[in-house]
Amino acid sequence: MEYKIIKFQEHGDQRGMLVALEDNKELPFQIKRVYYLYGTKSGERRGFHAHKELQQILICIHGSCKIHLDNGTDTAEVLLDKPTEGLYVSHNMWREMYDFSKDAVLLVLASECYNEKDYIRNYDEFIKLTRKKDN
Ligand code: T46
Repeated sequence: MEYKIIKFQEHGDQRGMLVALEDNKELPFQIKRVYYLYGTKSGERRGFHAHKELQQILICIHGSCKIHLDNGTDTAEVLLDKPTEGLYVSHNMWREMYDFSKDAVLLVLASECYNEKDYIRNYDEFIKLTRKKDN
């Protein structure tokens, strides 16, 4: 499973809506870190890296944005515009985030704490590593 959309259960009533996420129920890993991106300037593209080990779930809890994914062979573009959907992204997947609406808040649930050594920030190095793994 390299990436997939996970649909979350909504708990709604006349007061409004609520989504709850718990380890080992809706999520394929234990959450060690939560962070969120907001105030991304119009036209900015972020990301430009892959992770060696990290798995994440990206949820656009407000507004919208798009995610470009690349596993070294195939690419995909995913629109995130619902607080009831999460995009699971495995390790070894190049990602770029773009087309952020002005009001976008992208919440990220991560399987590991922050570690700069886990990042592959050079695309050629990423391709070399994926090719090595395939052989
Ligand atoms: C990813 C995408 C979706 C921290 O100090 N702690 C953290 O947990 C994170 C995620 C970042 N930072 C610092 C490191 C940089 O100085 O915050 C700054 C911005 O991080 P970065 O340039 O890596 O942000 P993005 O938007 O390019 O990528 C982030 C995540 O880093 C990345 O893992 O998958 O969001």
